[in-house]
Amino acid sequence: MQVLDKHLLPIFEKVHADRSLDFEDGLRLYRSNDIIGIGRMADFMRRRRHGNRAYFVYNQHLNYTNICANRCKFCAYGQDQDAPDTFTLDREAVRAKLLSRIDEPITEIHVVGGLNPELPLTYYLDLLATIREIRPKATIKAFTAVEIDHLAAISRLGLDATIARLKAAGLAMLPGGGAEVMSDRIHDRLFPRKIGYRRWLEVMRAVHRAGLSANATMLYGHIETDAERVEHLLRLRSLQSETNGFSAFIPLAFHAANTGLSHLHPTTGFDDLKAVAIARLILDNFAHIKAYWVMIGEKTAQTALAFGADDLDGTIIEEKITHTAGAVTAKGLNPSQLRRLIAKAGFKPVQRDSFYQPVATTGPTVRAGGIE
Ligand code: V47
Ligand code: SF4
Repeated sequence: MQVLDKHLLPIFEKVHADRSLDFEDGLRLYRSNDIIGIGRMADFMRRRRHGNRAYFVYNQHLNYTNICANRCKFCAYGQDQDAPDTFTLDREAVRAKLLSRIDEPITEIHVVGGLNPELPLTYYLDLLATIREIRPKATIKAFTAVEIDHLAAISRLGLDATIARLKAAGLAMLPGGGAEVMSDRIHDRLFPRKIGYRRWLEVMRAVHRAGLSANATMLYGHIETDAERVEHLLRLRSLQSETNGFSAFIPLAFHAANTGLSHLHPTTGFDDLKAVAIARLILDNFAHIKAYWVMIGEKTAQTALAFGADDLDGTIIEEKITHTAGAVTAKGLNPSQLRRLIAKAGFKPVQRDSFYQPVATTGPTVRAGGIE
């Protein structure tokens, strides 16, 4: 293995010796343009854990409401209560969305929404019960730490009891959103109404204590500095060393259309590959790094498999958050498209469940567009 940027040599030695990187190493990586050197180191770490395997999941996204009291400046999805295009799915609408795909071998339902002040805790428990009724075998990955905090507040049950109620109703794991970038400066400027990072970490600690796993994300490509990115990753690594409750890390590339930051440029190929590779290098106690094709596009996500990512996320089927903010990627991919992207990058495609166990796939897979 070689690096071209001599400033990366000490990092190269640490990676080989399986030693954790520190803040200065993280800054050096972000400031280097030796994308191949960074990628080779991340690929080395990725292969040490996962060999030639690259994962994907057959999942369906379900967004239950777009009304959101937080109105983060970077978000095009959340709307005021009296805005014209709001929606909140009732039980029948949830049933209809799930039943429309009932012939597909979906193993995970990914559920997130805004903070709609009208909805009581019972709405969320009913939502989980409806999903469980229609998809009894699927894993329900639902509600970011922001929604969990909101539910603990409106139910006045406190975090542990709220999580216990949700778990009893079928919640099995949490998606990673909500921390954005763990910096008070960015919080005050972009998402002042939403919980800050200390509370986000506290919620995650409680979630892990309850025996639920969770993902973690970082929203990059807006006003954050390299130092703030590295601090974010180090804060995640530190909680993980306490709880070991995180499953995957997903860098989320900011999309500006229809947001309060619409003047910003989109992320570049270097930004996207560095986000994946540097996460792989710093988060040495995270098992998985996802290249989320919805945000960075299928081609960059595929390339990211050689830059430290081991997972392309999934079929998704109907993505709303990034598409409302201008994403031009497909709203879903089918398993054969995901398999092809992985195989063409020289990796072995593994369809996984939510806990990274391989899913046996026998017989033809039926999907809306036909049989594959
Ligand atoms: O926290 C909002 C992000 C997140 C924009 O755990 C935006 O597997 C880009 O949590 N441009 C929610 N991103 C999504 C999320 C997620 C997504 C995929 C996989 C997983 C997982 C979790 O969406 C929010 C926020 O960071 N977001 N607006 C935007 N304009
Ligand atoms: Fe609401 Fe989440 Fe959008 Fe913020 S990012 S406005 S919390 S839906």
